[in-house]
Amino acid sequence: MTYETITVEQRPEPHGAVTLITLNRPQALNALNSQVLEDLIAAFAAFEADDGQRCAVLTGSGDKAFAAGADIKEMADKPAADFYLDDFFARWTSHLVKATRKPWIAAVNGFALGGGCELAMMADFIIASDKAKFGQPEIKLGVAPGMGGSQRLTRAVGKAKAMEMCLTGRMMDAAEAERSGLVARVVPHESLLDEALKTAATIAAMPPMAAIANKEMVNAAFETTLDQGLVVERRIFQILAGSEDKAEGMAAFVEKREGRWKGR
Ligand code: CO8
Repeated sequence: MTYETITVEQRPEPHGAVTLITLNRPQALNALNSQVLEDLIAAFAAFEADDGQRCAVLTGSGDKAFAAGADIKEMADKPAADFYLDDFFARWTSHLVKATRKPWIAAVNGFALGGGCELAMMADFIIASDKAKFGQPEIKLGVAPGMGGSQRLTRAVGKAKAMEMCLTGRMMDAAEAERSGLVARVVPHESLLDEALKTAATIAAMPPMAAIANKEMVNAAFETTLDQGLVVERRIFQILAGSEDKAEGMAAFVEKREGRWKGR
């Protein structure tokens, strides 16, 4: 499959079972237009459907930006009724978050602003270059986050910082983003992709059903009460306890060898 605005690469060994998706509009700092959305939906659906692919990495091309936001030029003249009637921005979450059960990582290589920050926060976690900058500057355009920024940023960094960032549009650098819990890890700019792919390969080598299950459990913490989340955790644990990979994982431990996963 060929794409207009992204590139997709399935990584060979030793990065086995990892799909690398790269936003590829460097001339517009990888701004997210409607074609990017269509391309990402197709790429994530292909990743999800391919049993040979177990973890994905999303990054931006060029040295400057992961994505500098939704494409302002494309949206500037769009009538409000179209935003409402199309439930504009809803498909980002429904396809990249809800329909993608396999884990994926955002490797943020520069500016992640507005929709770019929101896209990074849709990932299961973010690994950031030491040059990364995060922000929700929509207020400066007379609007506000529309792809989850007010909700996911607040859950990640808490009300004080999220409110300050949304109200002032100020950017957070990588060190502050790590301190605040927005990113899992900051790495030197030059080694970002290597580190992200290495981490993805580690995840891809895990028992695949357990990887999906771990992701589902952690995500439940954001959507339920503690009691309900604990029930979700126990039920998923109980399902895993009957899996072939659980029997294999425990046998491999006892026999001091690597597990050979069936994904069931
Ligand atoms: N959309 C479209 N094009 C963009 C965007 C964007 N979000 N960001 C950058 N570009 C383009 C620039 O227009 C420029 O193109 P050209 O060369 O043709 O003029 C090119 O990318 C390079 O950008 P700059 O020359 O500005 O690069 P600088 O290094 O000087 O600055 C910045 C980098 C600071 C990142 C700067 O580009 C910037 O501030 N960008 C906009 C950031 C922003 O506000 N993002 C939030 C967007 S809003 C959003 O995501 C949701 C709401 C959508 C609007 C809805 C309207 C109703």
